[in-house]
Amino acid sequence: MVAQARNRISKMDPQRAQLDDQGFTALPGFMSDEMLERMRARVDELFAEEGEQAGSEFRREENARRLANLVDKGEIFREAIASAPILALVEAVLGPEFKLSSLNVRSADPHSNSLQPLHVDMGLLPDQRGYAVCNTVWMLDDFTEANGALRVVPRSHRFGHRPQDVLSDLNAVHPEEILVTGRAGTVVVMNAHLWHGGTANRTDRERRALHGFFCRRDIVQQQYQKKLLRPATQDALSPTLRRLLALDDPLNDQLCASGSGQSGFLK
Ligand SMILES: O=C(O)CCC(=O)C(=O)O
Repeated sequence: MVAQARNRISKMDPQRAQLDDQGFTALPGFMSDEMLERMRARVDELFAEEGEQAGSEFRREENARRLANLVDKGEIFREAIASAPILALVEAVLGPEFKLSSLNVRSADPHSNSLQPLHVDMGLLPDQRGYAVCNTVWMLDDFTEANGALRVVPRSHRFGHRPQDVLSDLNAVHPEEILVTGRAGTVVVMNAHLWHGGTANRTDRERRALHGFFCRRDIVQQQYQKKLLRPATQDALSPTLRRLLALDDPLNDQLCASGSGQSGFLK
């Protein structure tokens, strides 16, 4: 009994407790300088290489550039999704049976109305099995009050309804919303049933973030990894990553069969 209680308490570290209670937690300095630099360099390279096609695997959004299908596009991204402390927090939300849903970069354009409506990811509410979606936001630039930081409504993952079901203006400032600011290298883990969205970037620099989005194994992937990843990439993956990406998972094939394998923001 004592051992069990001790185990429960050690599992409820401050980050897990905040994630559970508020619906999100931030890990400042999670990325090493080296990791941050490698990720930024690869992101810049991909934007340059892909030009107008950047993010075309995903649904387009005004006032923000995207990169999509990033598991296929660099070792640094595969390292990020395999990060054990982050996966432990994702597991705290979703339970042990989860998979990657999509891996994208979103870059809010300078001097733009990159404000997103308050939303929950994939429009999903928790169901009888519990929470279904969890997002991780890797800050590649500082998130400030001026440059389009993420806004969240703390505790809204427990409201039991979606913003579009109860709010008349999804773009308006919510009375309980807060901005999640932080230094580049911070990773935010967010229960993706939390009401959230990007805000307007009023600065002259872009604001970049990697989004590693996870879902329970019985939920359709936002991007069907097995269809998008090149065979050579798939063949080189470790068994652990193959499982995380649901590459050998008949249920995932079935869930994704009806879709195009391409979806995006709010889908
Ligand atoms: O980039 C952000 O700050 C938030 C993005 C987001 O919530 C989304 O694209 O669904």
